Amino acid sequence: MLDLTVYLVTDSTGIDESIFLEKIELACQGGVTLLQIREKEKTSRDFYHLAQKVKLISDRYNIPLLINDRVDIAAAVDAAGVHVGQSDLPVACTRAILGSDKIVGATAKTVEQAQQAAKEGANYLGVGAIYPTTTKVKTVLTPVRTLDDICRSVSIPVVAIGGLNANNCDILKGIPIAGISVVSAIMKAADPRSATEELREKSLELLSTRH
Ligand code: TZP
Ligand code: MG
Repeated sequence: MLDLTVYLVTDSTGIDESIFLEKIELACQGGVTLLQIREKEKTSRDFYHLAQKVKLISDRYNIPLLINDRVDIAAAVDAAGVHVGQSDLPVACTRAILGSDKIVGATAKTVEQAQQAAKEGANYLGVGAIYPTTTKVKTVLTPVRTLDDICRSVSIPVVAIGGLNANNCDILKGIPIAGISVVSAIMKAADPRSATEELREKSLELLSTRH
């Protein structure tokens, strides 16, 4: 079962590898339900080696590991799946390459994109940025109203992403999301384990307000 309650997207920029891996391990201990390794600057070889190391950790906690953008790296490390954006391989191609057993997630900023991704076989959608983000990403803000429209226009689960943390996600109250996705709120936390625990509690509270 795909559990999107607390979905951690990683960013290793400017962090020593051992500290990066330790943060991921602490997040796993804190209750992350899904993990995505996202690397925009690394060579394929370095991305591959890092993904192998992250998978050794996530496997120990039985947390599915997704790879951002890269179907080849997902296949190479036998990851649970891939997350693709609107400039990456289309969902249908990703699905055809990986097969029906893998998870394919897609970014959507409009109802049209959401419905298209769902039609092509996406398992879930990531929608945002809800708030301005300090993570390096090409994105624009997505109004909460659009997030709500997207959730109600598809039958696959939707996660909200972008600038979210335990103190500002009340804005999502009542919206039928399946969870929240964060980078900085965990990766930049002084204590990634307690930050994850707090986010998990907050997310479960939000999910109980869905209507
Ligand atoms: N897609 C939309 S916003 C974002 C991505 C990958 C980055 C989210 O990072 P943060 O640090 O949680 O704002
Ligand atoms: Mg992408």
